Amino acid sequence: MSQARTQPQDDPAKVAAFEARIAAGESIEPKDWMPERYRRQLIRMMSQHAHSEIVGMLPEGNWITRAPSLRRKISLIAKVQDEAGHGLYIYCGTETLGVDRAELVQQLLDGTAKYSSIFNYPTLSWADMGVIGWFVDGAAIVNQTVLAKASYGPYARAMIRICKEENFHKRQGYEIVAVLANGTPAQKAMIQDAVNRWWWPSLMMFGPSDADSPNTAELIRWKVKRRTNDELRQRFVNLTVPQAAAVNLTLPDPELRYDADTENWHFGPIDWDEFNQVIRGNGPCNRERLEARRRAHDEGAWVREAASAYAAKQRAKQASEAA
Ligand code: FAQ
Repeated sequence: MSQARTQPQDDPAKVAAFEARIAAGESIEPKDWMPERYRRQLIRMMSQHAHSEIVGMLPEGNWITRAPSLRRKISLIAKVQDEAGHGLYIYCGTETLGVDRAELVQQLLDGTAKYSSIFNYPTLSWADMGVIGWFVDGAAIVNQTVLAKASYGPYARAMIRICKEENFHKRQGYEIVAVLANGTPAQKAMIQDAVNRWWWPSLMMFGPSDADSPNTAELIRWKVKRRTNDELRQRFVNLTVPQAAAVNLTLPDPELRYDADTENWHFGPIDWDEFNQVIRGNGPCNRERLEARRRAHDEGAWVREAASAYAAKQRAKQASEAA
């Protein structure tokens, strides 16, 4: 495993003390000294995560007006609102590292910051709402349960809270899946089609294979990541295969088979060309997603101005009362 890249300005004695704290399993808090590289890695990962939650509202938001019943509409609205909350919560966590949220949001709008590849795929039918809850929230839980033990305190604590809600989302999604899978032939075909379209992109959510993941070694060494991309992807497959069988749905992989020696479900090759295209901005919906975020940002300008004016007024009032 490669050595973590500290910055030249980092004092070696401080780096050694920091690494001893990490090795001892201590939590690093905002006011603690940390290597500049650790801080930058966390800003990168946490801000991408926050952007993913915010952009992740768009594919499901597309179906709020077309939910098949009032009950489904209410629960979908609640789920999308939860995702907004997660995004804001993680932006707050990122700000504890000394970066301004406006700067991070600008990076998203400029197209210079990444967000999860999965949200660049279209939601073509109601069944996609079930499969997103089942696969996408399911994948997020596998990834984030481990991040709840990350060495940076604010991120770890955010993950504990967020995972509780993601669990609820997953159950809600799987329930939609189960209803459709036990429905009419047309409903069953619709849910199988959604499974076929979302399976491989869901596996890509875990990131490149370990051999091609430039950040993993350093993040594992600093106990930000506690498992590699491939380990988490395998865990997700192992958990999901029996869930698909339970509702009589097939996963679109002819190579899927249980390997008794490793106790893992072996799966076929992932199309990394597709993944690389999507993360470079050339996925099916990248352009649409960024346009939607830019439009929402512009339309929200008056809210930000009003909130700033109100905050300035409050500060002036408090200052005059204190004088
Ligand atoms: N999409 O060296 P690695 C959710 C980038 S939240 C796009 O392996 P790392 C909730 C990576 O950033 C989903 N880019 O990177 C929800 C890096 O680029 P950079 C988001 C990807 O950081 C549910 C480059 O490739 N979750 O779903 C992806 O060690 C339902 C090399 O990769 C998180 O963000 C990808 N899939 O591992 C919302 C969790 N994978 O920055 C709505 C926190 C990799 O060097 C509805 N993040 N890249 O230019 C993580 O766990 C990690 O950052 C990974 C990537 C695993 C995503």
